[in-house]
Amino acid sequence: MPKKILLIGRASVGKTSIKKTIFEGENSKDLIIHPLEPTRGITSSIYSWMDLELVLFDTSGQELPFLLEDEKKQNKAFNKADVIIYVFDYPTWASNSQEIKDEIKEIENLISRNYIEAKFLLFFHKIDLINKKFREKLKLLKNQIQEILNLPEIKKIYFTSIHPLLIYNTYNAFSEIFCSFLRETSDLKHILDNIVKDFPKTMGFITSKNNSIIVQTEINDFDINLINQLHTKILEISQSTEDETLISKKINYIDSGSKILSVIIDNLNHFNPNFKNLIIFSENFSKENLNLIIEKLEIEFNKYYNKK
Ligand SMILES: Nc1nc2c(ncn2[C@@H]2O[C@H](COP(=O)(O)OP(=O)(O)OP(=O)(O)O)[C@@H](O)[C@H]2O)c(=O)[nH]1
Ligand SMILES: [Mg+2]
Repeated sequence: MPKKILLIGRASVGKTSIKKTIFEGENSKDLIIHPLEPTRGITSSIYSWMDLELVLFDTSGQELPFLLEDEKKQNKAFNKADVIIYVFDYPTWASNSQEIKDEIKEIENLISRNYIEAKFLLFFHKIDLINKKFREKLKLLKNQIQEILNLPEIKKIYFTSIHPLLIYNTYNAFSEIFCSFLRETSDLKHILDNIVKDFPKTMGFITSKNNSIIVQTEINDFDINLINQLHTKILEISQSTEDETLISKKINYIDSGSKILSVIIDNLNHFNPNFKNLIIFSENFSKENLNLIIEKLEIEFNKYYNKK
């Protein structure tokens, strides 16, 4: 059964642009320069993500009030949805947070009355438009949004953008969402989280053969402001060939702009051809620690794949 994903939100917040860049590989720069026509009605398209089949419903922002009122339309969009993503953008939030808050509440109520099976998530989109200094303090922004929204249950908020330097956030949001549906990636995330959590200020990533992040460990005590820079580094690492970049299983040091980080990479495609690299970043420079993580992970991955 394909997983049903629903994108809802006001007009022009960026729903169709997200769909086109992430699932259809359209050039995001072009989409920012040449905007799309507003969506009418509800359109559904089928995509695949790793081994997962998805049907993505993109809705019209202008028609959102009717969608929330008209039972037939509502059913078409919401019924049997596995994931409902409400997209709101930075400019609207900055000028109109109360309306957004009311809208989210209304949708939240609707879901908890009729579509309780669905996961309800929020995308705070167009983060490229946030002043860079403020963007580096996303944690503060997240707390502020959650405080204002004051939802009965804290909802997961992802910060997204189709800007080329920040699009990794959007890929990553979907990876995290779909990871829970894919047995294998969710098992690998579990293994990775379990091992990395014992090492302070360290994060692990697994990339796919298409160079997107498919697993990211919990952030814990890692400097959250570095995440965007890490995503850019990961893109560089996974797009380059081994001899021009980091040598597998050797500790390398990279300048993330504000900090020097140590990094170690390993190849994972012998386990599954859909995977590419395992990448571990650390704010510490302990060689032993990084080697130990790689050793421990190899043991666990071997165990996992031998059992399968
Ligand atoms: N700066 C910036 N602009 C974006 C981003 N994503 C989309 N946009 C712009 O936002 C505008 C609206 O994008 P759409 O994808 O058509 O928005 P939509 O939510 O599908 O709108 P409707 O179909 O009317 O509901 C376009 O001008 C896009 O170029 C982003 O990450 N950053
Ligand atoms: Mg649209």
